[in-house]
Amino acid sequence: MRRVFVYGTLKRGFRNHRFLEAAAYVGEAYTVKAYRMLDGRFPVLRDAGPHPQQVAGEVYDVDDGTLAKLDELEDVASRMYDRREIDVVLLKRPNDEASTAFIYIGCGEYWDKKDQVPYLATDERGLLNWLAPNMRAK
Ligand code: PCA
Repeated sequence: MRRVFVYGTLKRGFRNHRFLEAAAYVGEAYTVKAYRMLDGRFPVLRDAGPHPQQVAGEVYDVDDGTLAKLDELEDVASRMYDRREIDVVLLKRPNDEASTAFIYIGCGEYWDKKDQVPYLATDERGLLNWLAPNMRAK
């Protein structure tokens, strides 16, 4: 089993969640490190630039087949996203737990050439917790 942390369209109730239908949900989590988030139809995390914040998401345990499909979806082969292993904090009762997980991080070579709209809104915990444009309060 491999563990992944998702922060965008792969989350529950979001557009690409079906890719995780065979996965085991572990729980809500947030990243130990702070990142910058780009906004759009899907979010892109970048290594810290201005105003980095920790990121909220969900952790799943997946099999190798699912991980391969996620790599395809996130265009790892053409280096749109890199898959990396990071430290996350799992929100568990009674105590939070440290874990490592794979995450998809945007590649500089790809995203530096694009228009970059930052996603800056943090939730009540001070975390970047991405909502799709159609889910946001007007
Ligand atoms: N899908 C991946 C990365 C960004 C996206 O929309 C995820 O949900 O973590």
